[in-house]
Amino acid sequence: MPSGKPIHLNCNQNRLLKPMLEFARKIFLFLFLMSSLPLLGQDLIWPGDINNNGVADNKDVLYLGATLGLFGPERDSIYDFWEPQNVPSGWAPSFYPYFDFAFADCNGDGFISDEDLNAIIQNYGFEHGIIEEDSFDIFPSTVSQPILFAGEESILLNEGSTMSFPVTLGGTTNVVDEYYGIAFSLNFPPGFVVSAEFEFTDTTWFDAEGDGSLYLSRWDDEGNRLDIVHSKRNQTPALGTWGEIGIVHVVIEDDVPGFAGEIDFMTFDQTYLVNHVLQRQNTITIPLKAQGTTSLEELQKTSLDIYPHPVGAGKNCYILSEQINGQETLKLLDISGREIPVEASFESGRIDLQLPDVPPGVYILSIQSENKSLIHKLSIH
Ligand SMILES: [Ca+2]
Ligand SMILES: [Ca+2]
Repeated sequence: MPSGKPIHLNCNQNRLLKPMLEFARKIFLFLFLMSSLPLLGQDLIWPGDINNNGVADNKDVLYLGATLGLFGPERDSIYDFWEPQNVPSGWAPSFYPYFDFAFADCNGDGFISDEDLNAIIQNYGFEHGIIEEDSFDIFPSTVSQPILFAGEESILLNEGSTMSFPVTLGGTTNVVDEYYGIAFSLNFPPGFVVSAEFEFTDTTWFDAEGDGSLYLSRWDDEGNRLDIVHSKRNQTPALGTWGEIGIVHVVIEDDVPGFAGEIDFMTFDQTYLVNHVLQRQNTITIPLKAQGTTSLEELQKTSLDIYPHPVGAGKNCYILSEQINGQETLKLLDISGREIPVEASFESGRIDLQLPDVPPGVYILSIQSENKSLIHKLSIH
């Protein structure tokens, strides 16, 4: 039957084809496994992720600063795009806890230099595998704990404006025992900030040799976060020191969602203060709080009355409100949020004020109790 022939032939073809396909499959599997061996058997260098924790970011700059100027074997390919590279053998010694100095040679040219910072910048935030915590060796116990501080503890937000805050590390009684570099992030609440940038202080205490430093700051719009890092470059720490690191410039949204009382406006996060061998020193951080952002017009609607108003500088005035029970505390703030000393006496429904002799202008009265906050504009002439 003519129609049976092709079926018979097909069966023969299958008998031949099956072992051939199986053989080809095994060859393919063998070749695939061979090509994957480096992935399975050893770490690979992702250019920019120097500490190999799964992400390229500001902490990696600390590792670069600690090894700048060192030489070692070149990689097979000199390349700094976000693709895994084999680790060349022969680099020594290694970072804590253990990974090769070859990771700091991000572009693989055999020299750890400023060019390797470009790999961190161009691959910033890129991830591979599972992200692990940045781990540093611990600095031997110290007497002082340096403070990271934004100059003021509390501010009033000026909507639609740029506000600037100097960031200092340490103080006369909180010196940094061994300073080599610092990485930290500034977190802002969602909806408050358009963007932020960091201006590092010129000719700083942390670059006394004047041979330049590694600097990087990076605004993450989605995360409302500013990453910052500075590192010295000469493998020599500054001893017993402190000072200003730089100024953070923050562009405030035109229309910030209203809130009463205080909110953590800027918090320090992921702070890594290290010496020249990447030992980490504990740091105290102080968040910058913001007072309620209710507009000055809305402040007038608060249910309290001031007599007389406006009031003369250095004069007396009193506040009447049914919401006052005499258990409150009162603050007088200038328009930039700075607290002005004022004498106040409280009784139920009334607060008497003896105003200081201050320049004429608009001031803010902030009256706080355990469960409520009254904020009101005070015009002084
Ligand atoms: Ca990293
Ligand atoms: Ca290099």
